[in-house]
Amino acid sequence: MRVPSPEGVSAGKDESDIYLLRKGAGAMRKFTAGLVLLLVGMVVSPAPAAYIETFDSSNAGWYYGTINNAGDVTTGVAAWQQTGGNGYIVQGASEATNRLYGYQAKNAAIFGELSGMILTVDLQLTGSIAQYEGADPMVRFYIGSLIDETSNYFVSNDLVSWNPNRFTGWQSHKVTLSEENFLRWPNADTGDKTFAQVIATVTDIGLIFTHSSTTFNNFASLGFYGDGAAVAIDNFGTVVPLPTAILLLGAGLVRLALYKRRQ
Ligand SMILES: [Ca+2]
Repeated sequence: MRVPSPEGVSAGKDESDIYLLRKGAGAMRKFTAGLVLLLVGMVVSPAPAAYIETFDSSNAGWYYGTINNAGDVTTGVAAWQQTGGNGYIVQGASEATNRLYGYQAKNAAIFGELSGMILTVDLQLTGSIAQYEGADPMVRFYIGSLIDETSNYFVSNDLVSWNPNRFTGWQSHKVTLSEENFLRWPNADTGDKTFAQVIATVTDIGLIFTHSSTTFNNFASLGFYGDGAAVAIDNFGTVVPLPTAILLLGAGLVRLALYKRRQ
């Protein structure tokens, strides 16, 4: 068997050449059909839907919260700003007695199925902030399930959370939504749902500002403040982990292989 050369195609057409050309054309049609099937398979596969809140035209209804030493939490609509056409939300954190406590999404459901996803946010601290008790301040992702007045909250642990004073300008932060990266919220927790149960029924999601401890045993451990300080966030949402993306592509390739085998 020989591979037809360009000359062979135009001139020396013996039977074997014609067979190879026909076979080649048939293989190309199968390949094209397979490719279409692969693309359809990738679209039809139940891919986890990622969603990023860009705040590009508004605050998207997000809230901020403040907290005092009595544990009173006050929420308000987050202030929206834009710089060079890029929108984000931002709040001042100047008051030591009424500290900035975090940001809360208006609609947790918009982030879709969360299991196995990566949470991401861009955060910019203006100035520097302190934590009321003098411990390291920590920005944490939180997820919560508040159903029938029973609350179950988890927050990202110290290993994957971060001290915003250690970063300058806009910085991207990511945490995989897996149990080893989270700890049960020690204060507000009244239920006994597991992490998996909470992640399947999230009604509340956002960022919470605390100190660096696994136990928030008093209200003074909660919230940030600093003279003239402000915390801005942008691009909060979910990212599909790379292995999942590869698995989805793999599922499409398996379909392609099965399709080819049936030919
Ligand atoms: Ca933005």
